[in-house]
Order: sequence, then C-alpha cells, then structure tokens
Amino acid sequence: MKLVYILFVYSINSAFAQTQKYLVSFKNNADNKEALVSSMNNSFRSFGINGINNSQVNKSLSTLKKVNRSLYTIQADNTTAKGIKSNSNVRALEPDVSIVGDEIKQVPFQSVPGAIKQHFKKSKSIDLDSIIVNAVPSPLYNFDSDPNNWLVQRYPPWHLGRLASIGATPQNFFPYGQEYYYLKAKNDVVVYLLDSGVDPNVPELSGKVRLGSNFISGEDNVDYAGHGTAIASLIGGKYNGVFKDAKIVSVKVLDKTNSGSTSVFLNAFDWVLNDLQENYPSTPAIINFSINYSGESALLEAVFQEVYKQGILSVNSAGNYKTDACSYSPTKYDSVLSVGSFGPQINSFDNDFSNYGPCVDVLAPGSFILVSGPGNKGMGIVNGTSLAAGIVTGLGAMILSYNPGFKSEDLKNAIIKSAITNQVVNVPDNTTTRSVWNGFKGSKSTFTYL
Ligand SMILES: *[C@@H]1O[C@H](CO)[C@@H](O)[C@H](O)[C@H]1NC(C)=O
Ligand SMILES: *[C@@H]1O[C@H](CO)[C@@H](O)[C@H](O)[C@H]1NC(C)=O
Ligand SMILES: *[C@@H]1O[C@H](CO)[C@@H](O)[C@H](O)[C@H]1NC(C)=O
Ligand SMILES: *[C@@H]1O[C@H](CO)[C@@H](O)[C@H](O)[C@H]1NC(C)=O
Ligand SMILES: *[C@@H]1O[C@H](CO)[C@@H](O)[C@H](O)[C@H]1NC(C)=O
Ligand SMILES: *[C@@H]1O[C@H](CO)[C@@H](O)[C@H](O)[C@H]1NC(C)=O
Ligand SMILES: *[C@@H]1O[C@H](CO)[C@@H](O)[C@H](O)[C@H]1NC(C)=O
Ligand SMILES: *[C@@H]1O[C@H](CO)[C@@H](O)[C@H](O)[C@H]1NC(C)=O
Ligand SMILES: CC(=O)N[C@H]1CO[C@H](CO)[C@@H](O)[C@@H]1O
Repeated sequence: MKLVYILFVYSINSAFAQTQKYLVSFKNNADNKEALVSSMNNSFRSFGINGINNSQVNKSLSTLKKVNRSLYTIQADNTTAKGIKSNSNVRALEPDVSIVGDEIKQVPFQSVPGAIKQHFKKSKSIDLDSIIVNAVPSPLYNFDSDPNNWLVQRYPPWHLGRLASIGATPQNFFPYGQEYYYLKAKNDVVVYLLDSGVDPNVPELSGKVRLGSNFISGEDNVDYAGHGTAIASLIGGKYNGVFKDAKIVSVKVLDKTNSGSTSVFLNAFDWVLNDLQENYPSTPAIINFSINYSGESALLEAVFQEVYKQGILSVNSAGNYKTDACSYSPTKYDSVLSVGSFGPQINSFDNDFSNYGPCVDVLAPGSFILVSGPGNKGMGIVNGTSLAAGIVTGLGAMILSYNPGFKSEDLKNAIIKSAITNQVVNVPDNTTTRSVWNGFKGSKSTFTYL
C-alpha cells in the first residue's frame, strides 16, 4: 500500500508540552516491540533535540501499543513525536484524530406537518389490489427484467416509494409512500456496517445481521448510540430496507457517544479485509459508514484507497452541517461515494442540514425517514444524511447482487449515472441534482391517493 509522508512543523521548546496519541506506521517488520523501542530510543539520542530528556522519552515509549504488524499508537508531546519521526524505520506519523458518527435527529411525531399526518391516517385504508408490475430494465447495469420477479411492498415508507419511481411521485408522503418495487437477491452480497454496532434482534433485522468485531474497548458489542441499527434497517430491514436480502456484518467502531478515532477505524478496515477473504472470498462487498473527521489522516485516506482498489465501494454521508462537503474527510475523497439528502412530498433538498457542493456525488431521501431503534425502542422518524447513505448502500448491494463482477468504480458510476436529474428542487449551487433510482420503470397501480 502506498502511504504518504506527512510533515509537521514542531515547536522546539516543549519540555512541558501536552501529549496526544499518534499513529506510527513502520516501513519494515515491526513485530518485535522491544527492538522498536530500543531503536527509537537511539534515534532520540542522535536526533539530539533540545527539550528531549530520558524520562520524557521513556514515558512515551512505554505507551507504544500495537494496532497491527506495521502500525502502532504512541502517546507523545509534539517534540518527542518529531524524534519518533526521525527514526529511519518510521514510514509515517500522524495524530490519532477523533472521528464522530454523523448525528441522526429524532423528529417528534407532533412536529410532523398536519397535511402529512392526515395522509398517514387516510392512506392506511386504501386498497392496493390493482397493481400491475411491468418492469423495463435500465441500460446502465444488469438486473432482472422479468416483471414477475419484481416484488412489491405495500404502504412502504416514503423513501422506498421514491427510490422505485423515475418521475414525480404524487403519493410521495410521509410515512407511507407509493408502493415499493424491488428485486430479491440473485447473488449474495455482504455489507459491512462500520458504525455504533447493530441490535440483531429488532424484528425487521431478525436473522439478517452477523455481529462482527467490536473495536471499542470498555463497551460490549451492543448498539448504545442507536445509529448502526437505524442504518442497518435502511439497508436490509424487512420494512424499511432497500435490499431485503443483504447480509449485514456489523463492525463496531463508534461508542455510546457516537465517537471513535482513526486508530480504531484503521484496525476495523484491516479486520474487514481479512474477514472478507476468510468468510466471503467470492462475494462482492460494500462498506457503509457516516463519519466525519476534521483532521487530515493520510493513513486513513490510504486505507480508503486500498479498499476501493480491492473492489469495495465505501458509501458515506455528506454530513449534516449545512456547509461545503469538500471540507470534510472522507467525503472529499474520490474513493468514496458521498450522499446528500432531500425530503418527502416536493422532494426539496434538505437545506436545513445537508452538506452540499461538488463533493456530493448523489442525493437520496434523508428527512422524515422511518427506521428501527435498538432494544425495545420500536421504529422512529429521523433526519440526517446518514440515512441517505444507508439507502444508497442498500441500492448498491442490490446492484452488486446482479452484477457481482462490478469493481468499485463500476458500482459508483452505475449508481450516479442511473440517478434521475429532474426531481429534487431547491438544490444549492454547485451541487448535483441527481437522486437515486432503482431502475424500476413499470406502470403503477391505478388507484389514487386522497
Ligand atoms: C507543540 O505543542 C505546544 C504546547 O502544547 C504548542 O504550543 C505548539 O503549538 C505545538 N506545535 C505544533 C507544531 O503543533
Ligand atoms: C533510552 O536510552 C537512554 C540512554 O541510553 C537510557 O537511559 C534509557 O534507559 C533508554 N530507555 C529505554 C526505554 O530503553
Ligand atoms: C528508562 O527506562 C529504562 C528501562 O525501561 C530504565 O532502565 C531507565 O532507568 C529509565 N530512565 C529514566 C531516566 O527514566
Ligand atoms: C523531563 O521530562 C519530564 C516529563 O515530561 C519533565 O517533567 C521534566 O521536567 C523534564 N526534565 C527536564 C530537565 O527538562
Ligand atoms: C427534519 O427535516 C425536515 C426537512 O428538512 C425539517 O423540516 C425538520 O425541522 C427536521 N426536524 C428535525 C428534528 O431536525
Ligand atoms: C496495518 O493496518 C494498516 C491500516 O489499516 C494497513 O494499511 C496495513 O496494511 C496493516 N498492516 C498489516 C501488516 O496488517
Ligand atoms: C452507512 O452510511 C450511513 C451514512 O453515511 C452511516 O450513518 C452509517 O453509519 C453507515 N453504516 C456503516 C456501517 O458505516
Ligand atoms: C460555484 O463554483 C464556482 C466555480 O468553482 C464558484 O466561483 C462559485 O463561488 C460557487 N458558488 C457557490 C455558491 O459556492
Ligand atoms: C471529529 C470531527 O471532525 N467532527 C466534526 C464533524 O463536523 C462538525 C461540524 O463541523 C464538527 O463540529 C466536528 O468537530
């Protein structure tokens, strides 16, 4: 893997400097920790910088902790870090920056607009027996063109109806939208969810989730933050999910406050690549996560590139800060697919929260979204670009199921180029108007909503 050197400017006089956690990546075999410590200790001497003293160096070296064979973390002040960087076996050194999951906001039912609520009551009694399914394949990726093989879900949440419509959806109301047409799996697809964990026992996820590794020390492999379970329900949930046959593997990288760090993510990516090789060697995979980090991490960027190169697309939320998505990592990387969001009814861009700008690749539903919560929370209504990313991940998994040979780039292109361009309104300048579509072009049932 290609790693990029990062140069920091250090202050020299820092005997009393604050320490922070750094990631250190080594060029060569780094299995022998004692040899590393001794070699690094020698570097400090030859580095001979003011303000480095033995007890300070000792203290730092005692915190050296292995992430994997070539990667360690170490607690150091910035002068000591410079000494570490001078070691000829050190490939790169960078701060272990904090990473947060993009927040999802609960929408209280009382705050749902009256007209929509009214629709909610009425729509429940509508009879949908006259559905005619007549699918026409999309030219941009292969899928099943036999209408008999399209399944229909009645009274789906609006985000699903939207996904299956090429044009305006007059029944595009919350919470129940136009019927959802979708395909069952042709080939297995595995979705790695790097998130706050998933509750595999909520009704709509029952039997669909494998609990993978947990990288948060001091916490059980349980979704305390609620983020991962919500996203899993959008990817593969029986009621709210886009691709109901997705095999979801939960990898816990965010704690109960919805935060983690680059070292945790690097560790998790390693685990994902190994797990894929061991357990699903010929199954296509997709990674979904919604995180942002303000610091730069060349190590993490390199890993995103590596994963992309290995054929695995990572889908990321554009972020919920009403700002240019290009100011966030990993949103700005070409190696991820970044998703902004819009709402129901008139399909208005979520100007209340969604990030925007040229780094947003595609749009998907992101407000008034029905999801499952962990434990006995049941379903709730939430807002956030994470939800849009979860929906796109489910779509990506469906496309992969019919196109198992797709590389990351093929999949990214298929999702972006199959998106429709004329539905979302109030889109900010320099932002795509493309909103995701699952390729269904059948005629709709003839009933009319109230
Ligand atoms: C090094 O740390 C000191 C004290 O914590 C700080 O004042 C200085 O700006 C830091 N230098 C760099 C390059 O981060
Ligand atoms: C580092 O080197 C110094 C000077 O040779 C020595 O006093 C110290 O014990 C060494 N520390 C470690 C952790 O090896
Ligand atoms: C540094 O650590 C070494 C061994 O870990 C120890 O022998 C030495 O006394 C320590 N030196 C200082 C200055 O703390
Ligand atoms: C050596 O480093 C320790 C720990 O950072 C610090 O408390 C001490 O004052 C330093 N000693 C000198 C002589 O700078
Ligand atoms: C959810 O999103 C909608 C549409 O952007 C907005 O009107 C509403 O205020 C949001 N609610 C919360 C709680 O964020
Ligand atoms: C260690 O982890 C980093 C970051 O995930 C990865 O790039 C590297 O290949 C790993 N090295 C080994 C030997 O597993
Ligand atoms: C899926 O994407 C959404 C949006 O980025 C994110 O909130 C969620 O955490 C992602 N899931 C995983 C497993 O990364
Ligand atoms: C859109 O992009 C153009 C060209 O990069 C730039 O000049 C303009 O300021 C941008 N507009 C906004 C609203 O960001
Ligand atoms: C870890 C991190 O960088 N979090 C940032 C995510 O984006 C928001 C909005 O700018 C920042 O406030 C957080 O610090």
